[in-house]
Amino acid sequence: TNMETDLRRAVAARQIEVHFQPMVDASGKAVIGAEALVRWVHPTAGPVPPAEFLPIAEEIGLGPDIGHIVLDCACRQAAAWRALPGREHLFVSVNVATRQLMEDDLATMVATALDEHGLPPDALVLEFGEKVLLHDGPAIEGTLLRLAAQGVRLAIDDFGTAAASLRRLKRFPFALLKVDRSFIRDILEEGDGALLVEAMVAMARKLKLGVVAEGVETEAQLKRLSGQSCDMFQGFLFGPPLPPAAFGDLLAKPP
Ligand code: G
Ligand code: G
Ligand code: MN
Ligand code: NA
Repeated sequence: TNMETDLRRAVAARQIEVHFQPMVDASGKAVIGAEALVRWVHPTAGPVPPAEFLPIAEEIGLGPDIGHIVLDCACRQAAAWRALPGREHLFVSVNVATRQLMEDDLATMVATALDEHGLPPDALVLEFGEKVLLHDGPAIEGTLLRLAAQGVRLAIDDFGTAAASLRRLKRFPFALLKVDRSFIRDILEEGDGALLVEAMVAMARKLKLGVVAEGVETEAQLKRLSGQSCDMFQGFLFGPPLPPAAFGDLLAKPP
């Protein structure tokens, strides 16, 4: 199809971009990291959502190329931003498709990217969809262990949506749990709206996982969450995904 041809061309010409959404600390005030989100602007059709073009990219074998472009761009930006005053601990959080984890030598690719950009491993978080916990087998577990041993933090993304194995959540070396935004959306509902978030935070604490609440859109939601001992927040309340230059401007402003 045309979409496939256009996507191949865009990847070859490195016309795939990455935007960055702020991740803030428990006070809700300090930006401490950024989630890297891939963007493709089609020359005539305009922006194409990742949910549309990523499955096509995987199908036609462009998954590894796009994965590499995003990781490289995220690491380059992290290195640049960490050079700003007071930003030496900033991290970038990169989404990884489960297929990348199974088929690529992800641990080597990550070590190379960190090395090329002179970054310590704590500058990088890797996000895996909850479905990664549905896969068993030594290959996946081995790669996750290698990444964790390198000092890269691993996060479970969109937690609570895919009914994945809690046993593997405990066994695999994850550091962070990102509570899916659907649960944050419900948090102000009368009665038990906050129940599942409370339960997930309690479980994460027991498993010694840091908690990120995603999709925080209003002050009221943040207020309701403030009693929940989340470690980080993310959502439109703190900022949308921004092009690198705009995210840099945000960092240049005093916190
Ligand atoms: O940015 P947006 O809300 O349109 O993202 C839609 C989905 O695409 C999200 O689930 C997000 O995790 C995923 N996504 C965004 N960027 C990347 C990427 O670089 N790699 C992978 N594998 N998924 C991504
Ligand atoms: O699946 P994942 O969490 O990686 O998806 C990230 C995407 O979620 C971002 O690309 C962004 O478009 C979207 N997003 C980020 N913050 C919010 C928010 O506060 N509300 C909603 N509805 N979407 C958000
Ligand atoms: Mn994510
Ligand atoms: Na998410």
